[in-house]
Amino acid sequence: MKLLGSVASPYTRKVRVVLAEKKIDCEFEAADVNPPENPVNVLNPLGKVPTLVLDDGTALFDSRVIVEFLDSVSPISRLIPDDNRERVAVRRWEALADGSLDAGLLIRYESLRPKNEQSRAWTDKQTGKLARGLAMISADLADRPWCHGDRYTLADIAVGCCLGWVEFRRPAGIDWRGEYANLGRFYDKLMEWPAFADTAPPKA
Ligand code: GSF
Repeated sequence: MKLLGSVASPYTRKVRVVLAEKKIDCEFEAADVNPPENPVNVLNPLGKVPTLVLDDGTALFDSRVIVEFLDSVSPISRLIPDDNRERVAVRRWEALADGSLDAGLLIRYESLRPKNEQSRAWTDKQTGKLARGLAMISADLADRPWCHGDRYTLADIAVGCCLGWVEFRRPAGIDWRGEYANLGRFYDKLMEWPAFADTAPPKA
């Protein structure tokens, strides 16, 4: 298997953390998806990372499909519960974390456009989504050690990757550490684990 990704990509990080937790060996290839014509396009028409290429050549995307696949190929360290309600609760956390990230990325992409083409209204709309997403993550986590139930799951991985990226890129100057002390404690604890420490985004 080969994972096409980027070390700054939070969705790629989610897959890399899952690979590490599941002890699955996988080659990593850095792919630059910035140019409209990029090497990922032939595998994934959306031209996005992460994209996982299986041994038979099948390309899987997006990160939610990839992590579901990885969790079921090995019984080691199950990250997505079998029970319907529990699984949906974990995937809801993932949707919240990924959706907050989606808004963060849109803020960042907008900020990289020429100043006179940037829309304040668009950026404000996405900033609202990200701010509300982080507020919900903080409120729902409260002072519990894990996002869902009494064990580490994909929910914690998704939230950790979201927090790590927002701290790295600071879209719209958002400072979740300053605003939500519980998120700081949560993220710092995750970063003690090799799977998280080894996949941390580069220094900004
Ligand atoms: C999002 C992937 C994505 O936007 C997933 O895999 O979960 N829902 C998808 N990836 C970005 C890179 S990133 O993580 O910052 C990407 O590939 N952007 C290129 C583009 O053309 O949007």
